[in-house]
Amino acid sequence: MKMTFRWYGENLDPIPLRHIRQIPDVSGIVWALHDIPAGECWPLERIEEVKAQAQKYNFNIDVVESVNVHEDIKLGLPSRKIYIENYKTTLKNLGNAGVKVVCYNFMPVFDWTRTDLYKPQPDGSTTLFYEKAKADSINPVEFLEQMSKQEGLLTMPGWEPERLSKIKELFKAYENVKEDKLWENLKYFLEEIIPVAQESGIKMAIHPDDPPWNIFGLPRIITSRDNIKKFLSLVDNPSNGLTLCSGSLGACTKNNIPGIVREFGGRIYFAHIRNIRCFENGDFAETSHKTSDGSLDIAEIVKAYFDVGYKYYVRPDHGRHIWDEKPRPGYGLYDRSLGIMYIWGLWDAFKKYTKGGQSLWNGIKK
Ligand code: CS2
Ligand code: MN
Repeated sequence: MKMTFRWYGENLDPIPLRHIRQIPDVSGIVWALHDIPAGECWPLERIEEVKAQAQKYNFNIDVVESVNVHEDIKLGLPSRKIYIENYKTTLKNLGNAGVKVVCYNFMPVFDWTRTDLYKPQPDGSTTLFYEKAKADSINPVEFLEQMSKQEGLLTMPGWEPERLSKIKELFKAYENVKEDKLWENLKYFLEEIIPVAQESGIKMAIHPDDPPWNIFGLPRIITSRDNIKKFLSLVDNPSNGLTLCSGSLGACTKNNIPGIVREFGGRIYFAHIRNIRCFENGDFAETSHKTSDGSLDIAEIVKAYFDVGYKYYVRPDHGRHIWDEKPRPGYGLYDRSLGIMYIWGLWDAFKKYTKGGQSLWNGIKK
């Protein structure tokens, strides 16, 4: 597996590349041109600029997160044609610059959703939190108003102010687009872009919906093992693959993440590893990566990647805000670095104590 770290870019991320360089064994940054609105082309010169910045610190730019999909494509409007053409041009440019994996999502209107960005935890840290009753009862316009008051929201990916200012129109447009139609629009998009991705040497990796259930009456479809299976068969091509995000899918406790890794390992090109604590009322809080801190068995998840011989990219996904750091919500240096060391610790142990597919754990004296 190849370890990566998400970095928002020179003027957008308070964390400098020279600090990321000091985290053990990180080979690439996960990046995007965050200032370019969804639907527009990414010029080659801008891509090369990031590549040069990364190379200065010996990082590759193999993984992009995300090239966002224009809402008209998700809605299946006639104007999608132009946005799909632009998407193809972006993929060709990325392929020319050597990019290998492109992460994206197909969630209507909202990207990842939380009700609290800085929920205090018993250990004194703060973390991203989802309160189900609040999300279920509030209307989306009100929700946005409340969220905008929380520092940092509008710098989050997928919550671009220009897009969200049209929220009422967007909701109206989705009145006619429910699950079936969204699947159809996704298939149309994939049939167009997957051949271009393949020719450009790129694996497309869809990110699951976060949280993996419908919110505000909007449909969400990348939510479970069965839907992932259906997704992969829409266009059965190796360039049509997955970002497997343990924390997103894991918010639904019925999802068995190690099982999903074992079943679809060959089509996972990007692994987001993080832990969450799920409460019985449907709330969840993001925790440290350690298995005992959350509801997900991170050790078992890493073991599943190890067992399938996972060779692609991994990142620690989010972290708590610790040690007085004031990072972008979920994207501090400290807790994500701890996460990386936990993942590497597990991986190295599996490597050292497994031979020829046989676990040697039993032979180790306690
Ligand atoms: C990410 C998502 O920050 C995050 O939580 O996991 O915003 C992710 O980048 C997109 O959904 C992928 O397109
Ligand atoms: Mn993720």
